[in-house]
Amino acid sequence: MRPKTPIVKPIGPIGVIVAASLLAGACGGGSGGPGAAAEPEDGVLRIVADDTNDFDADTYVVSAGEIRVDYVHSGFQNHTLVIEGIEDQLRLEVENGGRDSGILTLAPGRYIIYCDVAGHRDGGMEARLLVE
Ligand SMILES: [Cu+2]
Repeated sequence: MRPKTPIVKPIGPIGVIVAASLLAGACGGGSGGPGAAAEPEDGVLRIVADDTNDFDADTYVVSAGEIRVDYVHSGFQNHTLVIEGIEDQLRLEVENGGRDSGILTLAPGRYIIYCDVAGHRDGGMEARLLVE
């Protein structure tokens, strides 16, 4: 009988995991299987971050006007969420599975959201936001 040894997950250097994002872009639009995409609540933008330095989508769509942004974390690393060009209007921050939210008003257009923790945007923590 061997004593059970605890499983220790080594925390590797950031950047090894980038290739995974290439595999994720399979949704071509149309049809939409059951449960494939939850219909977003109007005026709410929900974004999930994880420890592969990625968001849960490459493109988010929301209606123009007042928007509540819910930023949810499914990992442990510290992440932030800002919108390029209007970083002073909204800055959300999560870690350890937490969540943060904020409200701002957006005009129609194309925006870029990203995490401003050093190195994370370069690692892929960037996505498009279409406001229509
Ligand atoms: Cu980050």
